[in-house]
Amino acid sequence: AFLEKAVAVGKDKHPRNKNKHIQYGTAGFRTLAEELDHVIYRMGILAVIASKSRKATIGVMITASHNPEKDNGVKLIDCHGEMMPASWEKSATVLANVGDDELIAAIKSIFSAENIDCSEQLSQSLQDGVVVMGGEYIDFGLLSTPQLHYLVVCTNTNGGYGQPTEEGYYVKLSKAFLDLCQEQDSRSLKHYKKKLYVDGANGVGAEKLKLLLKHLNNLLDIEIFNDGTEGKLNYQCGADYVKVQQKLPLGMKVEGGVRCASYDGDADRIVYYYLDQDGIFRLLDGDKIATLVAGYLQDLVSRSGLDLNLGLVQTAYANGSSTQYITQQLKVPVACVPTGVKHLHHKAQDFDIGVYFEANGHGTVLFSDTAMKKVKEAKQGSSLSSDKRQIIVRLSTMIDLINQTVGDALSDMLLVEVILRTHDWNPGLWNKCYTDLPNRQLKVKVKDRNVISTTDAERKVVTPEGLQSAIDNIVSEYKQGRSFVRPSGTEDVVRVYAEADTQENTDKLAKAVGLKVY
Ligand code: 16G
Ligand code: ZN
Repeated sequence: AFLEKAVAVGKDKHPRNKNKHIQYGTAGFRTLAEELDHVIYRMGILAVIASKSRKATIGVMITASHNPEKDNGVKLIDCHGEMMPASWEKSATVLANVGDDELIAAIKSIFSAENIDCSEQLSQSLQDGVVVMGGEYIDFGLLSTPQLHYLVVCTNTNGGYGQPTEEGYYVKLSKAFLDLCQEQDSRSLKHYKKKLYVDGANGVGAEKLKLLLKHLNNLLDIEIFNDGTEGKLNYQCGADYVKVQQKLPLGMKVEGGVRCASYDGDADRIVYYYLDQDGIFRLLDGDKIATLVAGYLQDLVSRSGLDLNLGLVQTAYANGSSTQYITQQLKVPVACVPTGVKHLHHKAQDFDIGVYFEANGHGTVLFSDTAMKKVKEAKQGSSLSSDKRQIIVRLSTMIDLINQTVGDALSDMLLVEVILRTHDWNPGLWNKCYTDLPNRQLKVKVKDRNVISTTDAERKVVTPEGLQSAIDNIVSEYKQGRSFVRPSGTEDVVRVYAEADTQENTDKLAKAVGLKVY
């Protein structure tokens, strides 16, 4: 609403009617006073943006300084009384020179260049849309995506899933976590340490983690990096960066052997990692989390004596070793579906207990109504041995710990921590379950990514004709080679995935396949 008004008032009262380029120079804009009207109007706009972004007062000076009287000028003074940094000078120049109709786009680009949160205005637009239709809404302010999923289901089940408040979310998760930890408090732990480093991707997760931590009775000793006070959202940090680049996020200083985790911006993904004793970066991605969780639940179910089937859902991005480990070692059935949470979630509903994870760290566990009912009934049963009872109670508390609505970095983190603690594992022991095949992801810019269509859960290309057999030929030259290509659903690129016996071969394979796409 503000933005439209800014354009309207500008056009009406302070139009830019000369096409002359003007630049924010050494000390602001300087030119003939008669050419400055629209510039100064726009500096009013910029001043508000700057002040809001700094959460402080800034200054605007109108002066001809030492220049002749017919001249004038305008400059901004930053919050500590100094000149504005160069990036703002650039923004000022852009803003001063765009046409009246391009003002909105220019303002938006400043928001993004200066990493300013424009969600407040977008939130207002959303509310306008709701009110226009006669709708009602609750404004929860800033939340993680999974928190909103939780609140929606709580609201529609009249609290059956938990209290429909942000606090209710922390209470539900933390209570389950504390119960699960308490159960084994008396054991001495040799390998599991409560120290954990978390990279918040400069998104909403760090803030929410701080709130959650207040409920965890110091059972986790968490240090938070990239909490959004300084860095840019997802810039050289966050789950996607760590997963794809296979290295530590910006600014994280870690000691060998300490568990680390990265969330993504809206905290619906999480990946773990650590430096081993040789200082080598080791990734524990969505596949490693999936196998940890599925293996653990599988064991609980079998010891509980309940007749429940458990399955794991993956995508083509799942590391070949993980699929092999889960089917052959754990004997858990695996389904493969196309990329995207909706496909995984849907497929997971085929099982009594459906674990789904994308390699990128998005995933959760679904318990069918039958499963929930069986666990509940068993818990109420009177003829249980105390061993069995303990296992059933565990299973039941696990259900509370897991956010079944959607992948949730906070809930998944607590889940992983509980399991590692139960096994008394450090990250090295976790990582030893299976060894990832070296893998590489590339993106290729093409004219029209949609000429590529796929089948078999994106593992085979249908069109353009001949591409799949070309890929097959290349792959056949590599030991343990596997590769697929698919058009991205979120970016204008084609993605290439490859794995093989060594990193060098994998990189070669990815490149060769990429060239076929190009
Ligand atoms: C979206 C999906 C994620 C998927 C990614 C693939 C949801 C909530 N998120 O982020 O699951 O992995 O897209 O992106 O469905 P791509 O199509 O660009 O590879
Ligand atoms: Zn996300």
